[in-house]
Amino acid sequence: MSRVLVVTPTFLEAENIEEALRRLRVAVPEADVLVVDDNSPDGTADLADTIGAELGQVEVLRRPTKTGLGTAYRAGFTVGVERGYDVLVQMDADLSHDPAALPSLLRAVDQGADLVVGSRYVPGGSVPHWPWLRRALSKWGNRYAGFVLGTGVADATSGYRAYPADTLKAIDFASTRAKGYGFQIETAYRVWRWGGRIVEVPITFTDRVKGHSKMTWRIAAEELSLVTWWGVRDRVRGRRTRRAAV
Ligand SMILES: Nc1nc2c(ncn2[C@@H]2O[C@H](COP(=O)(O)OP(=O)(O)OP(=O)(O)O)[C@@H](O)[C@H]2O)c(=O)[nH]1
Ligand SMILES: [Mg+2]
Repeated sequence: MSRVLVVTPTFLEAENIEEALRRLRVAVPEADVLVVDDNSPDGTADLADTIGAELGQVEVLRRPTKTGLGTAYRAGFTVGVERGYDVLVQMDADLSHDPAALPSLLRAVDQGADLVVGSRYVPGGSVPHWPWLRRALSKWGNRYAGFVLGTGVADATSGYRAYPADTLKAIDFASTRAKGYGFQIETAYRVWRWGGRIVEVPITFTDRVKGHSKMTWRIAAEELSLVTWWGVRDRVRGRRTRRAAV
């Protein structure tokens, strides 16, 4: 039986964290949870602790300041790998990622995937209710990343994922550098170059109902500039190639 750790980054998610943790426990009772909170002023971390004490298997990693999604995942994965978990999951706390879908991601890991992406842009996946601008940015951002990097992943920016710990070690996740959402693309690109098997499982991404988005133009710009930089760098070095599949 694999030991699973779900890493959930939070900033200002007091309105969502309780339901997220409860639904997660119902969906995957055996999984442990690590909430990585960046000192949310609305008390998200304390709430997570209170509900966690009731549910069990929930821990809160408290960081002093908001330093971005990428750094929160690096911190969470470091803890998970050190503690010897077999599988590490990323899941947003705002209920956009339905905890009930997690078993389908974990099944794909059991079947041998090196990275499982909960995908909006494969048949069966969807993003209902998104305004057209957000939808267009996400879709074309993904197409751009796919074109520049050549990974063939339809939803490389999705933050709903499952990794075998061995994959994270193989790609040296701790040396990734994206602070924000670019982290998703950076890790997917590394897995692809390493020769890992990336499997996309369809998900329905529900737009957040409570709280506010932390997505900003600056974060999107970081993502685009990093993708362009990796693509250009690796083309120049002739390294935009994949190792032979394992
Ligand atoms: N620890 C930490 N968590 C963050 C940070 N930025 C965002 N998050 C969390 O990461 C998850 C995704 O962030 P969101 O703001 O929902 O970003 P999004 O999903 O692109 O945007 P919307 O769903 O449209 O609001 C949520 O659980 C956030 O609370 C951060 O700097 N630090
Ligand atoms: Mg969200």
